[in-house]
Order: sequence, then structure tokens, then C-alpha cells
Amino acid sequence: MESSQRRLNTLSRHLESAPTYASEVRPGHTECPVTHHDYKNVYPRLLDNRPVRVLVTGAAGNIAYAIAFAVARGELFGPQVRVALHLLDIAPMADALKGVTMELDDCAFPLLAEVVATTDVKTAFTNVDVALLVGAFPRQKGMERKDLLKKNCAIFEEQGKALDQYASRDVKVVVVGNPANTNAAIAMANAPSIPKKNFSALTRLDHNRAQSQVAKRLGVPVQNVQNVVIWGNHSSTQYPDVNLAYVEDFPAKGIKTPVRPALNDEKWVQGEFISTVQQRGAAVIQARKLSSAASAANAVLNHMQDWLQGTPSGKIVSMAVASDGSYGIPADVMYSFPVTCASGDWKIVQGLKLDEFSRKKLDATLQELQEEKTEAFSFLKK
Ligand code: NAX
Repeated sequence: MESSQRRLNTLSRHLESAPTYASEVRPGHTECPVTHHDYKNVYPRLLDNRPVRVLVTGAAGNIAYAIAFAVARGELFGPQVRVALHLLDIAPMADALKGVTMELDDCAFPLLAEVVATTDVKTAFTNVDVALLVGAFPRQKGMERKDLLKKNCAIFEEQGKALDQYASRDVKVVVVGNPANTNAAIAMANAPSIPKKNFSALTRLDHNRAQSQVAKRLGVPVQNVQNVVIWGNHSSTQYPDVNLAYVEDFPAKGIKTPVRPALNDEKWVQGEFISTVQQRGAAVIQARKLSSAASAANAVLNHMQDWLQGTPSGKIVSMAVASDGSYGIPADVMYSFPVTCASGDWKIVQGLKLDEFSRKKLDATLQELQEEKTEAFSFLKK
């Protein structure tokens, strides 16, 4: 009895002197540029220590498998904000979803406050602050494009309504599931109570691919290349554009050079560069026999981090957002633009001069988007 009391005393002394990591950066984690206080402005519920709720749909799939763990690790909100993960997939994937939840448990992530793994749309969407809409109906052998569009319309109509009814009023949405732009337009149209500026579709993977292709061509570190732009649809009609891009420390340290003269190869810029970026997804599938997953998850995190935390001064990124009429793109078309972000909002970069080549490319991808949108909206329940 006496010895067990002694052991308890020793243990409590040990606990008192043990380091605590509750309010500081944990070893091995880099400090997030955003403080907990900043997020308390964006998400007041953090004031009473409630977690930020992040929905990932298609949660038993490949991309979500990479996203969920990164979010739980703190890669979206930094190392001081607790998150609750809402994971949605369809009923046939319930067992796989259970497996993902088990693995999340087994990671013992200190920031992961809760996992809501479900096949019920209402449960999944209730009170979510961020919605990463990854799940979509995949194209199956022999399936007509029209039928694929119809299937996905039904999914994003239902999910738009669920956002409207159950999500947090300031939910921020990014659609990844293809056709991403049109799916986002459908979700937005079905969620009239959520501001249009809270909807987006992912073109950041295309943006990152373009940045990487330019860096490789110039033989410079990828972070030295900035401000490439993806215009239009996340499809093979997208227009990867280097007119705004520059390269740092080129041709010598301290010199910043526009990418176009740095490359000095118009044929590549207007030909192989564009087609390589447009076809990169297909090239990955051909090589890997699976579609891009880790790079897509990384792009989702980049997209949301920039949107939530703001883009550094002078940095431009690509996001598909509802057009406000900029560059002659009709209002509400979900179109990828050059944007900057601050205080949780994106802004389309204005005043860019478009040459004839660019104008044609912008119009071609617009035409595809408008046709897709018209067809998709004809499937919506009246
Ligand atoms: P997976 O097939 O691995 O996973 C998709 C998951 O979504 C499956 O588990 C499926 O059951 C689920 N799902 C289907 N309908 C659902 C619904 N109504 N509600 C919830 N979940 C549902 O695909 P993955 O590789 O993860 O890709 C997901 C989507 O991202 C695909 O549509 C894909 O085409 C698209 N992509 C978009 C990219 C972009 O940049 N915008 C790039 C990567 C990717 O190709």
C-alpha cells in the first residue's frame, strides 16, 4: 500500500514536470503562419473550443485517402486548430469507410477531435465549415458522356441542397469530382442560401502541373516559378498560360525575369507546354494505371490553404469560381481564373491584356463549359 502511494507520488511529480504541447507547436511540426486567433475570427465556434468541421466526400476513394490524413494532421488549419472530419461515401463503400476510420483512430492524431463516417448525406453535411467534394460517379466502360453527366448532376444536385439546408452558413466548398466545374455550378445553383463566392472547383492541380513543367524546362527550382495561370475548364480545353508568370533568380541570383522571354521558345509555349498540361491526367493514368491521387490531394490542400489563409503579396493562383463577367466570361459560369486571396475571399485579377491567341483559348474552353452546363442543367429535377 505504502509503495503504491510512493509510486503515485513519483508519477504525479513526473507528470507535473512533463512538457505539454497543447498550446505550442509540437516537435517535428513547422509553425503555421496563421495563428489560432486568426481562425477564431473566421470560425467563432473555436472560441468555445469546438473543432472546425471538414467534410470529405468520396471518403473511401483514392484522393480522399490522402486528404483525410493530411487534414487530421493539421495541414489545413495549422497545428493549433482541432478538426472534426465528416467522411461521406455511398452505402456499398461502408466497410471501406469503416477501415479508413480505424486507420485515423490508429494514427492517434492529437488535433482530430471527431470522425463522423457516414453514408447519410444529412449527417455528413450538418454544420460543416469546409466541404471537399471529391466523390463523383466514375466513367464506366461503354458509358456515354451524357449518361455520366446525368449521374453526376443528380449527385451534385443532392449535395447542393444538403449544403443549403445543413451546412454552416459560411461553408467554403471546393469540388474535385469530375466534371468538376459543372458539378460545382450545379451544387451552387442548388444552394441559394450560401453565397456564390463560397463555391469553387479545383484547377490547382493543373496550375501546379504548369508551374512544374516550366521549372523543368528552365532547369530552376519549382518555387522560383510563380504566377502561371489556368483559364477555363478542368478538362483538355483548359488554357495553361505563362503570360503573367515570372522566374526568380534567373538568369542570375536576384534577377526576376518574365517566363516567356526566359523560355524564349514560342513553339513550346504555344504547343507542347499546353498539351502536356492538358493531357497530364491521362498520362498519369497511362503510367500508373490509376488516376492522380496524391498530387490531387496536395492541390486540394494548396487551394484551401490559399483561400483560407490568403495568398502572399504578389502571388497569383488559379481557382475555378463563379464568373462576375470578368474577361467576357458570362456571370456564374464556373471558370478558372487568376485569383488572389485575402481574409477568406478570392478576387479575380483584373486588367490583364489578352492577345489574340489567348482570347481564342479562353473562348474555346468557355464554349465547352457552356455546352456542358446547358446539358447538365437540363437534367436537373424541375
Ligand atoms: P475513386 O474512385 O478512388 O473514389 C471516388 C469515391 O467516391 C468512391 O469511393 C465512390 O464510392 C465515392 N462516391 C461516388 N458517388 C458518391 C456520392 N454520391 N457521395 C459520396 N461518395 C461518392 O476516385 P478518386 O481517384 O478519389 O477521384 C475522385 C474524383 O476526382 C473523380 O471524379 C476524378 O475524376 C476527380 N479528379 C479531379 C481532379 C481535379 O483536378 N479536379 C484531378 C484528380 C481526379 O481525376
